[in-house]
Amino acid sequence: MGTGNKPHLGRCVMSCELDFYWTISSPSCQGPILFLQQNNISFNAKKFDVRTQENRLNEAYGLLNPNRTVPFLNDAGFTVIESNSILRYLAEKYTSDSYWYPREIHSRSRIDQFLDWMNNNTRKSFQELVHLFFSWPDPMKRPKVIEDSVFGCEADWAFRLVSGLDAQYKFIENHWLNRNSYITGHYPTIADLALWGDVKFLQITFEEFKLNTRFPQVKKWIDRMDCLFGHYESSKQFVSVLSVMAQQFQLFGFPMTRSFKPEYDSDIRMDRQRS
Ligand SMILES: N[C@@H](CCC(=O)N[C@@H](CS)C(=O)NCC(=O)O)C(=O)O
Repeated sequence: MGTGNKPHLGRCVMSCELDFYWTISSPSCQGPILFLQQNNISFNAKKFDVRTQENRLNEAYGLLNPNRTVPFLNDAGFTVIESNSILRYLAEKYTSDSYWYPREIHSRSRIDQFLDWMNNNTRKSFQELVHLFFSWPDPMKRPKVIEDSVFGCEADWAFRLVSGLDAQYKFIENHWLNRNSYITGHYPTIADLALWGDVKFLQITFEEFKLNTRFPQVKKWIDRMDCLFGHYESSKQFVSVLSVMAQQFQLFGFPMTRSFKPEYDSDIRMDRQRS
């Protein structure tokens, strides 16, 4: 396994020129932050609160990163956007030819296939779902918007997204994790780190993706990943922020943890027809 287990979140032993911009609640930030910590790479942690749009409002950040999202890496003036590209860059620079991102062409191709597949599938569905449900700075103050989103025209969209994620989880279950303990084999790679945040986010916030019975291989995989990476302060904070968010939504009667099952969907349709 990795070179060390001690978390050193943003601690720079020597002068360090690696700036990592991130936010605690972001699943996309989890892969790079886990990689940095697991490999004892010194970096300056630059935290943004995306829920208050700090990343959008900070002019200096906009000049550095015109894309304005997190995660973002600035390596002594060389900048990298996109979490999967950040992972590839860090793995190549700091752990060259290790099991994280081996040079051997077939192993690397499997990892690349997964990273590209997840960007176009789970990450895409997941981000749309998050934008639909989580993009309000203070969800407690927005009952009308939430009400409209779930029972109004966006319910079909939400249902399609959840159904899509369901099919994508089946693919992970039956293809990627079919014979492997980790996404591409018997060791964790940057592919596993990339996926951890998204699966954890859904496990905490959506009943469908609690994984206990419906996706047993994904459940075993997330338990393995939690054992390896759950002890980092960043992982604990991530889980605790999400748990609070999920509770807020539950308190609120918002069906974050209720099933978007076909019968539920048809109830919505029937209600709509009646009204
Ligand atoms: N595909 C990008 C996604 C980046 C992204 O959308 N980040 C979100 C946080 S998960 C963000 O910065 N949201 C705030 C905003 O767009 O203002 C990646 O994997 O890095």
